[in-house]
Amino acid sequence: MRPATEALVVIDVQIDFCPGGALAVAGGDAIVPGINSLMDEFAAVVLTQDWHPADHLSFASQHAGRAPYDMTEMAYGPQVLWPDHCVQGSQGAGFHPDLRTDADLIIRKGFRREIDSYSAFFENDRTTPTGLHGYLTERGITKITLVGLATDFCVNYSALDGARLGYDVTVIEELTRGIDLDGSLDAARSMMRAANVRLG
Ligand code: VGL
Ligand code: ZN
Repeated sequence: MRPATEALVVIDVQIDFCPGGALAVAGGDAIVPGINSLMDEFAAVVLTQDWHPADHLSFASQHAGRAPYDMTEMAYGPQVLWPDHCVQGSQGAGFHPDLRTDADLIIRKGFRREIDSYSAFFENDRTTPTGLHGYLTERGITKITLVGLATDFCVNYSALDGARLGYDVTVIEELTRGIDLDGSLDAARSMMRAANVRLG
């Protein structure tokens, strides 16, 4: 068992991000057994859950004439438009049925219509907090290990924000899978390396 100063943060292992889901990530389901085993090593386990209202502005369906994977501008900068996914209370927003959910905390994010939220720590304006930093700080956690979906979006943003907040951050790449839009996977790896995130 690892020390009480370490947490495992499992990002968005939800039905909609797995094969057959609304925003499927190739091989998204293949990481579930490895994540479940890794949970045994950690005294603190946090799950995140992408949790959007049905009219969320990151959905292409909310923008006339726009298609999924187009880019748009939001108040906080550029934003990819996604297929509708992880709608609050829908089946697709649920965790993969085989994922262990006996975690200490579940953080829901992306519930404000106007702001997308990739990171487990901050929404995409990079300032509105999710509350995770407060929780980890109060538990004295200084080191986080990240796994889950998707490598180049929610895992990447969480890793960068974690490093910016001063955590020792490790991403176990083999327990993540990426979307890879226009080279976003390579870009994410370079950004994480530049931020001193350990890629394990
Ligand atoms: C994610 C796109 C939209 C993710 C969430 O979990 O990486 N990607 N919402
Ligand atoms: Zn989302």
